[in-house]
Amino acid sequence: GKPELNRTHTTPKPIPPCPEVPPGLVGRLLIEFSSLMSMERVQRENPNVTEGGKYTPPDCRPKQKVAIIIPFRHREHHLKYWLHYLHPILRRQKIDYGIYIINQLGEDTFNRAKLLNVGYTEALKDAEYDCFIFSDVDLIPMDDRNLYHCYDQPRHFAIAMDKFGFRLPYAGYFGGVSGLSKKQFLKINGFPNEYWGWGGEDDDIYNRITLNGMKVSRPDVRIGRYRMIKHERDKHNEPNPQRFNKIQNTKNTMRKDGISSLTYRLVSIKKYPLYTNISVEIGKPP
Ligand code: UD2
Ligand code: MN
Repeated sequence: GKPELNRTHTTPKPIPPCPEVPPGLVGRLLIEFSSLMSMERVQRENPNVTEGGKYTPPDCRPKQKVAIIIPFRHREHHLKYWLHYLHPILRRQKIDYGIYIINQLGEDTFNRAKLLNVGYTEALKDAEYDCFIFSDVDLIPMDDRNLYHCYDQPRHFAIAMDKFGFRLPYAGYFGGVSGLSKKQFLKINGFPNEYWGWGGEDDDIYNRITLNGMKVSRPDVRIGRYRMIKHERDKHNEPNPQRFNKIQNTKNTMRKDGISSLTYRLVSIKKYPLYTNISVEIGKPP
């Protein structure tokens, strides 16, 4: 045949592992929610994110693959800000990541922890993740040195929130943003499915971690700062009156209630430019 013309044969440069401390971080960030935000703008500003909200650093090989899981219902306004702030931060942090919005269909009582279990399961069907970061849709880190990957122990990221005067509200607090490796997550049998409505599920997760011989790891208080977008309590997410009793019982419930007992109905998976939306029916309280 004809010799191939105009083709250069260069061997691709091997990519080095990503450095322990990413070189392009800026530290403390200015976070505000008063400017108008549109999804079009956020898309325009993040052209290197690929379909479904995925990103891989082009210039180094990250150690971990991170799924970011967000429990969701009727918070489109918050999601725009979250994507606007987080995509650039994660890019500077050299994280290999995918964003999963787990949307609870219907108007029955909200169940944050069960949605997080769904997110873990569905993300793993999509790619081989080693690390799972669970974030509220309304929480934005104020410092990009708070690295969104997994650690030797389960990680609590959101330790100093504006709404709590930038302090940990209590020693066993584990709400807002947390991260577990696959191994750590399975060791605690995932999260409880039986906390319907607001509150308690984060304390149950904290109990699972300590009862299984692990210890929560946290960033420095000057770095783990967050802003929460101000909001009213949502409809159908009333404080759960059973929460005080339930968190006394984690030791007895965690082996049977968790990722091992998770059931739900997957309704749709839609890949948008900046995130993957997974809509599910998760039932209602007994
Ligand atoms: C606190 C914790 C949160 C969780 C919750 C109790 C902080 C910053 N966060 O949040 O981690 O432990 O208490 O359950 O302290 N959501 C929706 N639609 C709804 C309801 C909730 O999308 O209708 C999602 C959304 O991602 C939201 C999250 O669930 O950020 C937590 O709900 P919240 O923001 O109403 O509760 P909050 O701020 O008291
Ligand atoms: Mn909130």
